[in-house]
Amino acid sequence: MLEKLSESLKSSMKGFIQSIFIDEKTLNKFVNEIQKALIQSDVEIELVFEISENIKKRAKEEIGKGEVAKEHIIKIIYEELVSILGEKGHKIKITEKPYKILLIGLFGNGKTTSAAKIAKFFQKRGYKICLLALDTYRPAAYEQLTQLGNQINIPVFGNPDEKNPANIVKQYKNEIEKYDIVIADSSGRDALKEDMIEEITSVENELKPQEILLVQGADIGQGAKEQAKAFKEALNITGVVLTKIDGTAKGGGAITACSIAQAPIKFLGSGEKIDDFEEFEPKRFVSRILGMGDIETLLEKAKEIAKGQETSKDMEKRLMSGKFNLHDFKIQLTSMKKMGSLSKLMNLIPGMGMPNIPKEMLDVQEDKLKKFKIIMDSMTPEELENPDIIKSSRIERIALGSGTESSEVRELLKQFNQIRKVMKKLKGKDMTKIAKKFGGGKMPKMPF
Ligand SMILES: Nc1nc2c(ncn2[C@@H]2O[C@H](COP(=O)(O)OP(=O)(O)O)[C@@H](O)[C@H]2O)c(=O)[nH]1
Ligand SMILES: [Mg+2]
Repeated sequence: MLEKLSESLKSSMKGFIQSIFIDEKTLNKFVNEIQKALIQSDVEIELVFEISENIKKRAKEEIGKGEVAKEHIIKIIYEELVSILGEKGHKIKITEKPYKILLIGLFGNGKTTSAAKIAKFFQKRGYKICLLALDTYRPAAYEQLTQLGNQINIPVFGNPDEKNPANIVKQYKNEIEKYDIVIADSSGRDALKEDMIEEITSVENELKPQEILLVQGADIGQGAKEQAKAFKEALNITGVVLTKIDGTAKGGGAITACSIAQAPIKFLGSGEKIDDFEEFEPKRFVSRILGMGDIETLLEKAKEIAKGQETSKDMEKRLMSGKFNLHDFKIQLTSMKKMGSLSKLMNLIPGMGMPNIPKEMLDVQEDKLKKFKIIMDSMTPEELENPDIIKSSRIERIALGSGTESSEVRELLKQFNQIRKVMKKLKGKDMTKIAKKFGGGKMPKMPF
């Protein structure tokens, strides 16, 4: 759906979420990318600036709030996009009978198709519907609507010999009174012309519809602003049917049209078939464009990584104070495991700098770490707290309990003791100097 816009917004959000620190620079870069995505999708420039200014203003206050800032800023973007599309959505309510809906718009935007789609939408909800064929401009229009009506068992009233659509309304005035909802198709033109406006105004006067819906293909480009303005000036548009959102349409023009016409989107058309249709819900629409499901997963991941960074900070403190037991070791391993593959993690966290370790080795390490964790699960709290008490009989018991070999338990203890030895040596030394030795500017992480 609106693939291009969606893809570029998603990719800039992904980049943003994966950035480690949120400062003014990252934020500006992110907002610029959003701007670019919107402009490239033909959202009108002024509207883009309005949106991005709002985002910037609100997002700036989030800087310095740490990891939660990302979540807040994504939410701000979501809210700003929802807000230009009409906060709550404006569903059609059938308040009186017959409730008359007139569809207008230029050629090929999907008026006739949408007439049938809307008819089926309300038919499913138990209303008695009829269609009114008022496109007297195109010879085959009456035939097209009749065929669609037949498909869904909805009567179509029209007159292929009549040239004046207002007369057709007159002709069926009494007939349509018998229905709950009347949906009127109308004729379009290649471009907005005076004669079409006159024609549609005379239909409006005769029909007195409760709703006038502008049917607009999502593929409309930069011309959207002028067109929407002209329609708005001539007619009291109550809403927009946004069609063709299934294609490769950029979609931005349609967003602009809604904003200019000050008319909310009421329905979405997503294909040529009658069932490719849904009522518009701004929140769901924006969630889909932004891929909020994926975004949430990404945010979760980012949060876990941040948590991992916190844990390792605590751990550093413990290490430096010379206290380090198997319990700490286990916490460390657990937090790593939660964050997914070790090698993936290495790529994400700066300062984890072990760039030259081949992937195969990391994988081996990862398997080993998994086993270590299983072994430690079979240890008593006392053993974790004070590993020195683990001698051969305990080793046998732990191996049996964890389904591992005693040699593996011994290897774990050996590795742990090595780490502890290094840590003891490091105790009280200038950590930044040591870090430099390791080749990075940061504290060395766990040396396995
Ligand atoms: N892909 C796609 N095609 C649509 C949609 N709505 C209408 N169409 C197609 O667009 C063309 C023009 O539709 P039509 O209803 O005749 O437009 P009208 O001239 O405004 O009455 C037809 O080929 C329709 O099948 C939509 O939501 N998605
Ligand atoms: Mg038509």
